[in-house]
Amino acid sequence: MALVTGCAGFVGSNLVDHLLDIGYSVIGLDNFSNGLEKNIESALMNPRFKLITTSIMDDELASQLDFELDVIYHLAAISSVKQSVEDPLLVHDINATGTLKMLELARLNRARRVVFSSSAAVYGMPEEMPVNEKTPVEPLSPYGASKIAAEMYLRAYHNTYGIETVILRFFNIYGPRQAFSPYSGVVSIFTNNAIQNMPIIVDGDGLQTRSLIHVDDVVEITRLAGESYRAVGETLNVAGNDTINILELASRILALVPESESSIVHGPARQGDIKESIGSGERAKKILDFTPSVTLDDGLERTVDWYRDNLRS
Ligand code: UD2
Repeated sequence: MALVTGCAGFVGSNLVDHLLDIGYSVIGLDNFSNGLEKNIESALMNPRFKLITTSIMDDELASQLDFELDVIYHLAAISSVKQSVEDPLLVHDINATGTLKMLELARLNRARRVVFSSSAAVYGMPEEMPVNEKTPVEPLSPYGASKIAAEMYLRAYHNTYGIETVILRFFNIYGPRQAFSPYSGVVSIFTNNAIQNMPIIVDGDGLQTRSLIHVDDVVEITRLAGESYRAVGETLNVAGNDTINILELASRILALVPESESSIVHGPARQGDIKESIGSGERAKKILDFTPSVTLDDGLERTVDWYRDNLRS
């Protein structure tokens, strides 16, 4: 039995669908603060899926689980760097204390493994690119700090209690079901703005780079991290093969929406923003034999199509 926290969110709901497709039984946990019920519409019709509507902060959660968990995929989080700059205490509570609570749940429930969604934001602005997992951590934002704190608890629970832990440091994820709000990912914001003829605002000069990775690839490596014995105790980057700067990304997305009347404008640079983020996926390849399979061209096209369909419905 797998538990997926943040099951109605962007990555969580895509992971749930994939696990159900390949025969898993899944408990999904979500408090719908960011998640959407429509993301789990098909999961809810599957008899192997059970939804628990509560927060990861809920102290009564352990008592609601009357069976042993195998793997906890802990994806619930506040994933916005911007929100962490505005409200660092809230982000610490959810991302750091919330993860500690999930580790406690694992300990009390005797779950075998916890797979944790950390972030490339832990690296800050390293001198050498691409960053690998040996690059020292140096957060530029409270968000990055909250993920490092959580990572340390994973390591402690592995060392102290022998829980199998895997830390995945996600780079910039995009694809179907990514929310659209001021706090969501850049691909979602640019695409939605292009479709709705709103200005595409590039923060600063737009020369900041990102290793974008499609959610289908993220789902694949997350499942492998829950299954492979070689992953135990590992920290792995989850980065796309394609690196692009934000200005170029804006043009690529605009070109995919040719009828758009949007224009690209520059706004102020974002506080706590990382200038260059290029991840090495070498270790993930070595440990899990994983390389991303969705190209940026294909992934962006599919994502634009998905938002067009979903804005209409
Ligand atoms: C993303 C993830 C974060 C973490 C990190 C890893 C989201 C929301 N955040 O943070 O969880 O995993 O990657 O490094 O997925 N931008 C604009 N205009 C906009 C929106 C964004 O120029 O309207 C820029 C922004 O200033 C930044 C870049 O696009 O330079 C990416 O921003 P983001 O919020 O999508 O993601 P990031 O890298 O802050």
